[in-house]
Amino acid sequence: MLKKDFLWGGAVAANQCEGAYDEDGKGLSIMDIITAGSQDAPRQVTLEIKDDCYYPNHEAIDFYHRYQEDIELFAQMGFKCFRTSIAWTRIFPHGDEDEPNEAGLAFYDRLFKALKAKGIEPVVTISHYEMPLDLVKKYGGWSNRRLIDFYTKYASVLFHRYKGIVRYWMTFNEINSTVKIPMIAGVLIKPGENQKQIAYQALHHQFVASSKAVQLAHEIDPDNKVGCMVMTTVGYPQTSHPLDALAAQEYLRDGTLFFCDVQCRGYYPGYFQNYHIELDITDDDLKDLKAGTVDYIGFSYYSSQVVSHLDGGEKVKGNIVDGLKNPYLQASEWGWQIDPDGLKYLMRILYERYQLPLFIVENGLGYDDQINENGEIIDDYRIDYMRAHIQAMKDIVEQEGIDLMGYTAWGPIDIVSAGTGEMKKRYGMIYVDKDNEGHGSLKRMKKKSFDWYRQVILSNGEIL
Ligand code: BGP
Repeated sequence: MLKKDFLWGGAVAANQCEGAYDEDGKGLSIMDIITAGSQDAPRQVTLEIKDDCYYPNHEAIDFYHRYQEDIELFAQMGFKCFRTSIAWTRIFPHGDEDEPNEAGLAFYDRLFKALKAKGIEPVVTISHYEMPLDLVKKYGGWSNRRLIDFYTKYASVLFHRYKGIVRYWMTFNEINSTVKIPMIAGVLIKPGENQKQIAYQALHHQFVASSKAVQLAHEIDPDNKVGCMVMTTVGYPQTSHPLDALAAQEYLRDGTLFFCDVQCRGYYPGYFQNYHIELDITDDDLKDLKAGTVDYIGFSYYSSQVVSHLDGGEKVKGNIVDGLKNPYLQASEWGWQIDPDGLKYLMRILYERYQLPLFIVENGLGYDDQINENGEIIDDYRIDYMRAHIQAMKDIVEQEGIDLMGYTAWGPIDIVSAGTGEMKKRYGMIYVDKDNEGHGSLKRMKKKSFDWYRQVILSNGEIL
């Protein structure tokens, strides 16, 4: 059996659902200047808003104005928690002001109040790809040490304002994405620059900022639980060649575990020297890392990959990180390989290595859902995906005593895809009438998976 107070729910990010990108004093964030793309055409960063470009996050699904209706639907599904992020630029529109924007704080007062009224616990990501654009332009994003202070101030404002209301926090969404896509952390690499060096320095600043936020959260309210959040890279050796086994081990360690090592243990691991990066680290940084280790490990898991020590092989896509094709697995329309056993594999490693509570804060299937002639969406493929993953998670928790706090399905309502900017890459149990070009009534509609997930939550995972 899963715990009685298991946190079932769904997860979104402010920038992918709220819209209202320039309302109530909100400043521009990096996501506001990224165009729509597709599987084959990457999203573009324009640095200014251009009239001839389409920016899907500007309106997104208009959650900013429709949150009450949406929360009502989440409550019908029986959500125990709802993970969202706070848009940094609603609170500090430019990122470096002295005083926060009251209208922005007031929005989250209303949002959290509406959730609490339905018995839904807010789970808040402090920064989910929502870097203030002015911090990018003026300071170079996280490559600049000054960002630590701006972020810490922002986090402190949140911990004070939502004290007693929000208890579960995560400092940075998928902090490992900084290394793969530095732009997400506001770091724009110029041609000829050493991306690896700059990105790991930016990451170091985030590690320190995260550890300061953890300390602050605990000081302000000892009931606060603060987690890290990592995307996870599960890779199997392509053959029994020992070098493939080592390559797979490094794929997981360097892609995922390194980020947990620093945030859960509070220091850089010995193998970091093999990255050949000279970091600017102060004595105070080292103290902060040690003093601000996280309370739990939040992670996203969607798919797994195959790894070889040789070049070549058939490539497949994944969440931020690509890999090789696995002949034993099916893949989604976007090429992400479907592997519930990979979740067990991952949870074992995370729990055995850190002995900290785990929280699955993203999992789900992106699918181009179609409305049938009866006006319904019969998304059995999504139910199959979620059932298999929830079963895997339940099995491993029950059989091996892993401490798992909860499961939040990614995008319980259709939202803008982070990777491609498409609307048609839908994860929801609730459909939103909007297409890739931004047309549609924004009307919400329940899919078949809505009732299925309601039953899962109601039975605490016993009825799948
Ligand atoms: C993670 C992000 C989310 C999200 C999800 C699905 O990387 O934390 O923001 O969107 O993946 O990815 P996508 O939207 O590209 O399908």
